Amino acid sequence: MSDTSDSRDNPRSNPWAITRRDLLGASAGGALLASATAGGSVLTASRPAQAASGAFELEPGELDEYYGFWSSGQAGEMRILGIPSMRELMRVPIFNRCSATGWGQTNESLKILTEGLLPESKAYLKAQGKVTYDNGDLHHPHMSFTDGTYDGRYIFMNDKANTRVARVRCDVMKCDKIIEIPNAKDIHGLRPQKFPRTGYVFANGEHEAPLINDGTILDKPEDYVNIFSAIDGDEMKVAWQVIVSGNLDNCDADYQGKYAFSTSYNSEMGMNLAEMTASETDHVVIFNIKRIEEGVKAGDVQILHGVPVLDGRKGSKYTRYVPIPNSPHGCNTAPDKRHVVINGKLSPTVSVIDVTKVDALFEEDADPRSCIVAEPQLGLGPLHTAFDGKGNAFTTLFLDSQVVKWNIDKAIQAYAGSDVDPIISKVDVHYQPGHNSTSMGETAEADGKWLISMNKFSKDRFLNVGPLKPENEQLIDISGDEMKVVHDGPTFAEPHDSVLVHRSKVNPEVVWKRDDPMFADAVRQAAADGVDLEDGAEEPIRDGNKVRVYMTSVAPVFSLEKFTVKQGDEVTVYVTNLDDIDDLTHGFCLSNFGVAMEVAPQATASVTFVAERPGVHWYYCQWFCHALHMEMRGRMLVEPRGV
Ligand code: K7E
Ligand code: CUA
Repeated sequence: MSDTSDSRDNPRSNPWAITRRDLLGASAGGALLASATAGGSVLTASRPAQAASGAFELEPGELDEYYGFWSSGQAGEMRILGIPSMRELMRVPIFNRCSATGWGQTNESLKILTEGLLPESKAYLKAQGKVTYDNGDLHHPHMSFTDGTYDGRYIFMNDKANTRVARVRCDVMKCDKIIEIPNAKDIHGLRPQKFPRTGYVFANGEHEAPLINDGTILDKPEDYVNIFSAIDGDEMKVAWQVIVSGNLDNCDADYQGKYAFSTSYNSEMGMNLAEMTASETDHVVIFNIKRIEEGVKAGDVQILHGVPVLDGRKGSKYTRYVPIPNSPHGCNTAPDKRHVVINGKLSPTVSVIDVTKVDALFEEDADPRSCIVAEPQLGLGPLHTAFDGKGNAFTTLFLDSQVVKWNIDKAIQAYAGSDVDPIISKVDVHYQPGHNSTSMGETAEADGKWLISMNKFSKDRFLNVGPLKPENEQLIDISGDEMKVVHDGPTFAEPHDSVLVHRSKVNPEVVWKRDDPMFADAVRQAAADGVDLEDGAEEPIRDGNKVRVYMTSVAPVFSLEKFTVKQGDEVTVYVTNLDDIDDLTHGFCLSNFGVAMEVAPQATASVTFVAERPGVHWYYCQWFCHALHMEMRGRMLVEPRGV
């Protein structure tokens, strides 16, 4: 990664564009820039100086240096922000129903939303008159890795609400796979394998339940289990699962490809708050990937829902349980490739695991706590930690409403008895931070420029919009010793986590490729009907009461100004957008039929409905595309039944 592109297209690096605020910058970087200016040579003071001097405010038309991939919690979508501007660039529907794009209605999206459901879920949904869930709770979006850093292929994410894992293709920024995870309950923590590649996507089942949850066992918590899943990220299939003791919260992987780590806040397996928080210690579970793979190969498994499930409860050779003070939450591997930070939540401490000491836990049955090399007391409510790649860590303190910057080496020295204070500085955030993320911070290429504090409460930071308030995400300049909050960013419910990916890692297409698998079914059906999608068909193709309508769009016209069907026909409309210009998206909206979808350049999209309303019905383009966009419309004529 290099900064050269940045200095090229960021006017802030132009020495003549220095503002008064730049010169007043209180941080080390600002002082550096000021002194460099005084000395007449500013060219050497490039990025750190910018970062410390307010370069989060981009000029109109300027591009951000980082993509931010954001969760949206109970809103169910993924969001893309530009960092450092914090501008929201896109919303990618995943577990939600999207009115704009037709996600959850088009045949292409319904295939993705339904094909990975378990049979019993399909049966349940059918009884509700549905084919898929239309809510989700997306906490953790994480990009695929190759060799310890982002590779720009996919983003994986969890759905805690309906126990699913989804994948977004970064070439088109659309979801292409969603699978429901069998046996587990309510997927929460999720992280991709960092090395050698992803590989596995690790996913934690958070809520305990009977392994075979068919009603035979009900109010017998002693028979409940929790499940850790390893998903093959290429195939989007569960590779194996491990039964654990206690519940599972967050997880991360090492940089060696040997271990995965999961926190457990309810090692008690309590069923209410008092029981869940009763014990002074909980634990982190360490999964030995090689041993698990060998166990699967050797058949030391039971097959449930087609998945090999191993028993990794306490005493198993596949796992180790490291005691951690009360109710640990976040789990974050440092870019030094060696340390994993376990965040205490109810304990004011974080516990630092040295991965080089984990082998001994498995080989020599060493004391599980022997892998802990530091346990600094940081403040109240440590939830998550991010890193700058310079040996420092940034931990959110939920109860203190602060982020604390501390040094990992100093924390290790202090734990070994030396008299150093690992805490470097603290900054107030507004208010009650959950996750935080740093630029490239969960990779070996952490660059120490920006930190996002994702705060759960905004209270008085914005105009009052009623009792329901936005969250507040704050951009913090971490290039100097003192952290500097430089921007407040309100967001709708409820981003938990985000990743900040340098733009050099991501390179999406501008238009769709005509052979994209997303609409391969449409291509196949058209071929069977003797239709070329790029020509469309002048008349609907009738097949009993199934009718297929093929049209194209070129701004500002659909190829069909009208088509005729019979009342009660099951109609599928295919629209192929022949425009191949950057940003020339059309939409197809059939009014009073509740039908609408996006058709991006060179894409085909389709939607199926029953033409149960006789009469004249207009379809129109719902994506502003041309000066004559209003005129881009046509009629569906529905002949009454019996005519
Ligand atoms: Cu801390 Cu779901 Cu990652 Cu929220 S979890 S904060
Ligand atoms: Cu086509 Cu608006």
